[in-house]
Parts: sequence; structure tokens; C-alpha cells
Amino acid sequence: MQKINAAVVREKGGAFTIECLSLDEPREDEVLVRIAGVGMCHTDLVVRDQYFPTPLPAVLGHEGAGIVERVGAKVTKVAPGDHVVLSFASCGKCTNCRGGRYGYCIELYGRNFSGGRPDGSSPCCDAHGARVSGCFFAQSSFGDFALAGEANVVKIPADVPVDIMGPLGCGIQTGAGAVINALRPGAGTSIAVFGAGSVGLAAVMAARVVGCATIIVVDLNDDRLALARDLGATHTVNGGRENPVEAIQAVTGGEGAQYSLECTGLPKVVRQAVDSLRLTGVCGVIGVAPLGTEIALDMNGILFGRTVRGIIEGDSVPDVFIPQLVELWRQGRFPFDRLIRRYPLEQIEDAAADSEAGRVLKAVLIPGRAAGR
Ligand code: CXF
Ligand code: ZN
Repeated sequence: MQKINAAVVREKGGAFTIECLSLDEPREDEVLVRIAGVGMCHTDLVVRDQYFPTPLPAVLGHEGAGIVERVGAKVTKVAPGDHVVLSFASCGKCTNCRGGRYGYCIELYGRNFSGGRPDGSSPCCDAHGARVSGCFFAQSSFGDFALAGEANVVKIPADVPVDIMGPLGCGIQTGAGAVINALRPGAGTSIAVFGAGSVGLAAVMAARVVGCATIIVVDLNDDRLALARDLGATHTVNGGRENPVEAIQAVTGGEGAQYSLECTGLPKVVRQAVDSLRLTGVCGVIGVAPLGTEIALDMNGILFGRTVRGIIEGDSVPDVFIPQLVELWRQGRFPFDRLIRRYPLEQIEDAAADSEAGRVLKAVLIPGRAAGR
């Protein structure tokens, strides 16, 4: 059993509070990871607010990265001392998983949001012995240690700063993969990205990597638009001052963009992202909205060959894609570290407030080390 210090959410919309908890030893297919840094993703806040009802109390956190501490008896993928990024969980057995489409695993919701293992147990309890959800995204990594499954740990090289690599496991691979793996725009094509948060900006960097000639970014915040230009946007549109659909049509000679990507989770923006497409264009939807949210689209707009598709986790095979992103980062072609600000784990409430207010693009929490551990 491992004593850990972790951020616990005890009630809907409540604060993250640091508690000392007990974490089980790894089962035969599990890996105990000493967390070096863990990103905060919008989905952590969505679950804190119970738009997705992971049972509380819970340790959230699903962009962990660190060093393997101990492994279960049957684990062969990693060994103690390896540097790893933790990603999302999938069953590995359903039709989509067998086809390499892990983001569309039939058990995706249960494996990532139920708070427990597939058998319903949780490895985590509080100082009174009461159950705490400890398998959020098969990691619950808002703490100094996390228990992951062998399947959702991804080994990365030891010579990159592991503390900032965690966001590759969710938000950054979601944006970059939506472009590189899902939409696959060819060199010279046009793409419009709606929302210049960390996911949208990862998409912008990826669009530059694959050689899109026209990269249009829409947001309400001029500072973010300036950063988007720095990272590869060729045109930016402040959606509060300009009509984005008209602006995108003007930039693309009246045709509309070949690709668009919706990264805000707002129905009104999905509509704009679809309406900005040229005939035969493809819109990727990756923003997260509360369960039951509906959108309205012009049916004849779709009839003329446009495609709208949802994309989970950037269509990634994390074991393949995360090392690719690490290499692009190492080459200076994918500078996602520019989005990151580090916070001590104890300041997780500040990190959440700054994220929600748009003061930080990607908060990464760094666990401290309590005396004696
Ligand atoms: C999530 C979005 C909701 C479905 C699972 C993956 N992305 C990460 O935060
Ligand atoms: Zn996420």
C-alpha cells in the first residue's frame, strides 16, 4: 500500500483539497507511477461540476506523466525507472479497439469516467477507509503517485522534461491528432480552427507541421490570437468583432475552408464551423459539452457534400502518436511547452481558477514531496 497526497473533489462544483490517501499496490496488469507533473484539462472541471457523473469523492487528473515506481507481476511494457505519459483507457478487445480506433472503444465511458476499475473496485481510500474514485481515466493523477493500467502507460525517452509531457496524453494529442490523424489535410490546404485554447493551438501547430497553407484561427481573445499567429496561424479572426463565417469566406476567395475544427463545445460555434466550410469540406467536432447538448445545422449545407464528424483523443494510438509528438517537440516543430505554466499541486485551486478565467492555457501541477517519502 502506498500513502499518497492527492487533490480530492468531494462534492459537485466543490474545491480540490489535498488529502493523504491510501493507494493499493499494483495488480498484475497495473503500474504505479511517481507523478512528475499532471496537466489540467477542461474535462477535469466538467467532471468536478458533474456534467459527467464520475462518483465523488474522486481524485481527478488525466494528463499525468512521471517515472514508473513499481509494476504488477505480468507487466512487460514498462519497468521501474522508465519515463511515461499516462493516456486514456480502452478495452483493447472491442471491434473498434481491434481496428486501432481506441478513442471509440465501446467501454470508453466506463473505463475513463466510472471512477473504478472494470470490475468496479477502486484502489483508493481516504484516511477513514472510505472509498475514493481512484481510476479516473485509469490514472487519477492529481497526486504524487497514480495507479495506471499497463495499456494506458506510454513510454517516452528519458532525456525530455517528463514533468511537462503529461498534456500529450489528452489535450495536446486531441488537438494535434484531430489534424494529423483524423482530418489529414494535405499540404497547401486550408483549415479554420475555432477556439484558441490549448487544444485549438495544438491543432494550429499540427496544421503547420503538415503544411496547411491557410490556417485561420477564430477566438474572442486578442492575446490568444496573437499567440496563434506566432504558432503558425496565417489569419486570425476576433469572433466578437467580426462575423467568422464571412471572414473565412473572404480569406478563402469566397469558397470556404476545406477543413474546420470546433474546439469550444459551444453549439453556436459548431454551426459557424460547418457554415465556414467549402462544398465537400470536413468539420471535426472536438469540444466537450454537457450531456444532451443539441446543435442545429442547415440540412442543405450538409447535402452539398459537407461532412461533420466527432473526434475523440485525436484518433490517436497513444503508444505510436505520443512518441511522435515528443520527437516533433524535440525538433522545435511542435512547441506545445509554450502553452504551459507550472503550479505546485497545492495550488490546484489557483490553477483551476486561472484556467477557467482564460489566464492560463495549460496548467501543469507539480506534486511536492512530503518529508519521508
Ligand atoms: C474526452 C472528451 C470526452 C470523451 C472522452 C475524452 N477528452 C478529454 O478530455
Ligand atoms: Zn482531457
